[in-house]
Amino acid sequence: MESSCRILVLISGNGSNLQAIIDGCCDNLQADIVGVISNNPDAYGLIRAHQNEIDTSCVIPHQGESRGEYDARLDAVIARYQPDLIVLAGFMRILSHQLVEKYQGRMINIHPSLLPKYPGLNTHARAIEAGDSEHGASVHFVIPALDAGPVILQAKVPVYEDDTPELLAQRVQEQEHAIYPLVVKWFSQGRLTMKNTEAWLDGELIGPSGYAPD
Ligand code: NHR
Ligand code: GAR
Repeated sequence: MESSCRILVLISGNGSNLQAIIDGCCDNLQADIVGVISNNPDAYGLIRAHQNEIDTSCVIPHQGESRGEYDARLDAVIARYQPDLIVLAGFMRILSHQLVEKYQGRMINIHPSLLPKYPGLNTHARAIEAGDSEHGASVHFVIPALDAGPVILQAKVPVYEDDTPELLAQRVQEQEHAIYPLVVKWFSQGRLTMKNTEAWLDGELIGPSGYAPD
C-alpha cells in the first residue's frame, strides 16, 4: 500500500476487537482507522471510537425494510469513507451478495469458531454441546457465502469439562484480540491478498487452517 491503509470497522456491540485494533496496529503510519459504522446506536464500540477521535456513523435498520434496501444505505455510508479495508468486528448482520462482491478481497471478518466448524451463531454453546476438546477463532476474507471465505489466521483454546458458553467466549475473545490486529497489520502492509477465493501472505498460499509458520 503506497500511502496509509484506510480502515473502516463495522460493529454491532461491545467493540473489544475494535479496541484491540486501535491499540495494536494503528501506532504506525501504514494503518488509519477512518471510521466506525454500527447498525446498533447503543453499541459500546461507538464510545470507544469517540474516545479515540474516530469518526462514527450509525445505519439503523428501518422497520419493514428489505435486506437489499438496508445494504444500499449501508453501502452509501461506506463509500463516504473510501476504505481500502473493511473490518467486520462483531458485526451481526448478514450482508448481501452485491455488497460483499463489491468489496471482495478488501473485507475481513473474525468468527468465533475454528472454521469450517460452526459457521453462523451460538458457536460457543455448539462446541461445548458437541464435546469438542478445542475451540477458537478464525479471521477470514468475506465472500457471499456465510463464514465460508478463505481462512487467514486461527487461534485455538482448550474447552474444559465444566465450561460454560460465557467462560469459553471470554477465552476465545482473548485470542481474537491477539490475532485480529496482526491480520489487519499484514493487510495494511500489502502482504495479504485474496486471489480466486484463496488467501495469500507474502506470495505464499495460506492453508485451510490459516497461516502456520513452518
Ligand atoms: N455476510 C456475508 N455475505 N458473508 C459473511 O461471511 C459474513 C457476512 C456478514 C457478517 C459475520 C458472521 C460471523 O462471524 C459476517 C460474515 C451474523 C450472522 C447472522 O445470522 C451470521 C454470521 C455472522 C454475522 N445474523 C442475523 C441476520 O439475520 C442476525 C442475528 C442478530 O442480530 O443477532 O443477519 O458469525
Ligand atoms: C467476537 O467474539 C466475535 O468473534 C463475535 O462477536 C464478538 C464481538 O465482540 N462475532 C460474531 O459472533 C459475528 N457473528 P466485540 O464487539 O467485543 O469485538
